[in-house]
Amino acid sequence: MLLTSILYVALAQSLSASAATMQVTVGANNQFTFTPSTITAAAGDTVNFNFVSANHSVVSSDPGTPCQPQTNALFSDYQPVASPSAAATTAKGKKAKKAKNNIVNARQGNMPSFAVPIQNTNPMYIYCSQAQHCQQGMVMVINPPAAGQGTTLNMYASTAAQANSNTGPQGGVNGGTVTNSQATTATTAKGKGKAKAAKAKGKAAAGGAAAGGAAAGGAAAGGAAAGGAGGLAGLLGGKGKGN
Ligand SMILES: *[C@@H]1O[C@H](CO)[C@@H](O)[C@H](O)[C@H]1NC(C)=O
Ligand SMILES: [Cu+2]
Repeated sequence: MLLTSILYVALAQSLSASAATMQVTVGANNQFTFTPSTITAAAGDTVNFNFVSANHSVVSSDPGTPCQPQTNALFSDYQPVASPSAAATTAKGKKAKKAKNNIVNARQGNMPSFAVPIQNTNPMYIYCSQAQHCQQGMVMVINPPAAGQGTTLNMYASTAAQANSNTGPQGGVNGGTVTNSQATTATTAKGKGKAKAAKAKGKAAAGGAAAGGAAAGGAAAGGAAAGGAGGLAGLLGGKGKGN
């Protein structure tokens, strides 16, 4: 019993001591690259893909078909990184505040990241599914085989360069966890926009003095709304009480 728990603790410690987290930079220096382009990882390790520019993705393919997702492919979804110029020219009001927060977050290092738990030491062939990035060399291999033992990074990259098309998976994130996504922030801004519209409609429907409370109801519901669905609830609330 005692021996069992000692062994258990020893095993747990050796596991946690050996598990490593590797960092891969996605789009360093505004280039279409993964840095480094090969990585050796053990089962239990985590590979963090850190997005630092543009709007890239991480997708896994079979070795012989780069630029096409494999079945149940790893997918980070597209991770846009806020650029000060774009945010400054397009954003207004609350959106501008959000955009500025994004820039601050980016400067503080809170960039989008995709953490992928490594299950085994089989080679994983990775590409970016944005535009022609895959063909342009935005590929990497986790646990590449030795020369003569399988598809190396160079072989994968030269097949990729010949690919007719570059396709991402359908559906969202798969096989890992995204943090600090800046794409989600844009969705929230849209939702708040809808909530604002709902508030205005609630007021319009209200009309007379007796309906003043109705407008307040719509506004309260709209204000509480965090997303698009909440905005709709605000719209319904405003209309219902106004009638
Ligand atoms: C990022 O790229 C995807 C795929 O091309 C696109 O749907 C999305 O709108 C882009 N996001 C931004 C913020 O440019
Ligand atoms: Cu890319």
